Amino acid sequence: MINQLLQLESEAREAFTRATSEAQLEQVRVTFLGRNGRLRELQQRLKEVPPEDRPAVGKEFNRIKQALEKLLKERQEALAAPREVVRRLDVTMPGRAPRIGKQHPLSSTMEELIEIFLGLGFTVAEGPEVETYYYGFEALNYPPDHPAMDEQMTFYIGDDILLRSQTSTVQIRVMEKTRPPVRIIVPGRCYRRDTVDATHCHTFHQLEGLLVDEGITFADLKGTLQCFGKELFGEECRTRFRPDFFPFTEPSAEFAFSCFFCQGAGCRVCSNSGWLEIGGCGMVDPNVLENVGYDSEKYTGWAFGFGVERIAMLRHGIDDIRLFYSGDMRFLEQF
Ligand code: 2NL
Repeated sequence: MINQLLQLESEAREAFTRATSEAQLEQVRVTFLGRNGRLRELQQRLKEVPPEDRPAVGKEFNRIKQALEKLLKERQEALAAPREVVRRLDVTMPGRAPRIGKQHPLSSTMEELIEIFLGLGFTVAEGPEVETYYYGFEALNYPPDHPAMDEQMTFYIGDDILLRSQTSTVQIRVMEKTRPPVRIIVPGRCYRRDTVDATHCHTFHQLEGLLVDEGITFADLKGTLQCFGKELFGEECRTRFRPDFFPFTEPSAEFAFSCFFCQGAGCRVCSNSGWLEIGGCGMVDPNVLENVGYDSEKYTGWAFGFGVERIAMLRHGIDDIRLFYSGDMRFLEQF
């Protein structure tokens, strides 16, 4: 009998506590404490208890009945209480820090690069990412059978419309509209139909520079890129030029900076070569100048270009280009 009483008590307590409305609570009350409820049922069976046990069982019965009535009352009050919305302002509490976004490492690198060239007297030019075949290739002196123009390497929107694979398209547009001197940089997004891996992405960023005026020589180009290297990697930075080929420059060169990590001694950053290959450059091909209506006998100029992702990867020790476009907060929050 005692066991049945205790079992009933625990069931009733749980049911009272679980009830979430006054109506539910009333149902539970009827089930356990009602006139024909389960407690009443046990009370009627107290007669069956042997007389010598009756005082103890009776005492337990009374205790449980009182406890359940008390709990019922508490629950009735709790559920009846109007839900008041209390707004308290504790001015001594520390404020809740707002979530502040961060600049993407590619954007901060881009800004830093632009800042350097602004300091050298260049102005920033921008233009469309969707281009015509003419601006993308023809004006840049690409021969008609050049592999870069192939559908395998360039995204075509239509027969004559494509996604730019370098920002030189913008330089052509600027030169068409203005007379020398021209001194611009063109930062921006470019597209190539490359197979994506740790160092290649179909979407990437370039920064190109262009200077055209009377009497401009390769020496000006060397001095300018030298200065850029020192601003970017420090005063000890040396610059190396090696012959290369581009359809739009003649002569052409690739340029490299001495490794900022080992100062040229050789380390894992520069694959033990001491040099970091950065980009390409050269004297603007006379054909390109003539294409935009410049007299190539009177004017000369140079141009350079490099990938922004590569600079950001070197600066931050990032080993996979895909991280820039992953949107992974664990990566982005580190900068
Ligand atoms: C590279 C090489 C280069 C240029 C870009 C250029 C633009 C005009 C005329 C002539 Cl309008 N040249 N740009 C010149 C040499 C190299 O980029 O490796 N880029 C990632």
